Amino acid sequence: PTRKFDWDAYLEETNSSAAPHECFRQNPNPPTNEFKPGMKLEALDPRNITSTCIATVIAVTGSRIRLRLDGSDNKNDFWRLVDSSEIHPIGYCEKHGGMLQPPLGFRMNASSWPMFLSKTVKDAEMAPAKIFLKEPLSPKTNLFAVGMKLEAIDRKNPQLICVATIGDVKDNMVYITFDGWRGAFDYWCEYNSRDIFPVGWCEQSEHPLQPPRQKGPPGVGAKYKQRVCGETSPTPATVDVTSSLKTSPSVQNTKISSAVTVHVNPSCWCGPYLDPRK
Ligand code: MLZ
Repeated sequence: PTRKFDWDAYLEETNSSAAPHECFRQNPNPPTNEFKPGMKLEALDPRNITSTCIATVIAVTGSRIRLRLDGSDNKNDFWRLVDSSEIHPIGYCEKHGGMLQPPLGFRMNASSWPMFLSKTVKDAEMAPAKIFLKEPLSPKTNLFAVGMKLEAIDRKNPQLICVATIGDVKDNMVYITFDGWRGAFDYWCEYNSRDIFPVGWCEQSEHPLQPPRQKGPPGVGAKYKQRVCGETSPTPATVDVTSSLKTSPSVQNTKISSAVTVHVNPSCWCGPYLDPRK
């Protein structure tokens, strides 16, 4: 069980403030999630947004549902808010003159789609229309400012909502940066994106929140620039090895005259005294 992230302490520590609710295209209170795993619905195919597909609820977390397109594999799950405009009850597409499509990467022969579809829908537990909630209105203008804190979906790991900061603002766009991580996960999005949330959203909706990535232990952390897993950093890791060499028995008698810079290929084993992740 993860401990709740203390936003108040963090805002004080970082001498920063939370982006006000009015900045976001989110309900002031996270919507209640009445979806259940196994329910089926219609969703736009995230990889081909011109087609509407049948999807199954795989899991329920906070105000979000984890979806998998029927006939697709389990490697392309995606997450939607219960008040997303991209999900609808079964029947919505047809009612609006559309036709349900096989998902991109449909695992069967295309000719078997009509049969697959009728079977899928026939004994489906359909998500009832009343649990689909209306999408909130967008704020009229971009009210974000650089430095404001928020909670944001990591688009490379969309199951995660993380502690984030507005890194830049330009016209209708905001630059989302993730606290404790270097640039690899940052992205630009429109100010009214459904992927960003006010501080406290996760706690209120009972969704896990990823805290900022921790710096190394005190006295060590400050000495090296961090390298981040899964990130291809343009700059090599810089490590002050002086302290670790001093404690290493094999070099205790060696006179160390100055700090050295070690460039570590992060995919390599670099011995017992260096952490390749750093
Ligand atoms: N497994 C990944 C998770 C990174 C999540 C970062 N979120 C901002 C890693 O450790 O690289």
